[in-house]
Amino acid sequence: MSEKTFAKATKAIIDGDAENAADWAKRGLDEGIEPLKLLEQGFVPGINEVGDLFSKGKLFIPRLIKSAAAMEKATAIINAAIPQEEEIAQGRIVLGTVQGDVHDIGKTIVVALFKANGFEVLDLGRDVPNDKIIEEAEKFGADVIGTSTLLTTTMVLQKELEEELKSAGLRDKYKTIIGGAPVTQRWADRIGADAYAHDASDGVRKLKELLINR
Ligand code: B12
Repeated sequence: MSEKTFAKATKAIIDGDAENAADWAKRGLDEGIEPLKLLEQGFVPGINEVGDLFSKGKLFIPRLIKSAAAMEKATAIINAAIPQEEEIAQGRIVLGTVQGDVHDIGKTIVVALFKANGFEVLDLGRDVPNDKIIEEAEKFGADVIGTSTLLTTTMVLQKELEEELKSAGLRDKYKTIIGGAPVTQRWADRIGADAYAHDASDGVRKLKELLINR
């Protein structure tokens, strides 16, 4: 049953059909599929396939945009259905996609899962300059700063954030966590970020560890 739903969800994203994607998101939830599983096994393989076709020159920007819109629609429906933890806040995190990068589908999933796990989250959106991230972290009283990037050209902004925190004398005040498709543990080690997560669930695990070791 769910295999068919996953296949339909994947196809809706590849086709760039937002209406169908929304429909299969709702149907999947109605079938009782766990929200994150529905995203990861149904919709994410679709957008990954689109990315592959795009990099091979078999699919072009207008289709990429349509598929992204379909993905955004399905993600919004599914994120809203993630069960919320009763527990009171375990910590505060400020999160954003770095400047020059407008990819935010994955970051939005991470935000939804962090909130669902009882963290207080300030989502700064996408294309956010580092000075704004730091300013908002200060105002929000954040414990952790999280950044996302999907472009290899903007990964350097994560490194610059570490440097900017240091030069402002704020590096010890915050833990940092980084993510995004091209980001790795190796990159985190190299730039001195406190944690790296490969997906949203891993992000929750790493965030809990960071807060325990504060
Ligand atoms: C959708 C998409 C778009 C959409 C984005 C819409 C949106 N609102 O996000 C649009 C159409 C706007 C777009 C534009 C572009 N894109 Co694009 N895009 C993609 C695509 C196909 C999917 C990204 C995605 O949503 N993945 C699904 C989510 C769920 O996965 P994720 O983002 O990796 O997030 C997960 C984890 O990484 C992690 N995570 C992510 N962030 C964080 C943060 C923290 C703190 C933590 C803990 C975890 C975490 O958790 C998430 C959930 O599990 C990728 C290909 C790919 N497979 O990555 C290309 C891709 C990223 N794009 C690419 C390119 C080139 C572009 C453009 C430059 C194209 C152009 N010529 O205009 C522009 C860039 C515009 C800009 N300045 O940012 C390239 C990048 C190549 C590179 N080496 O840098 C890719 C890899 C495609 C390719 N194969 O060539 N794109």
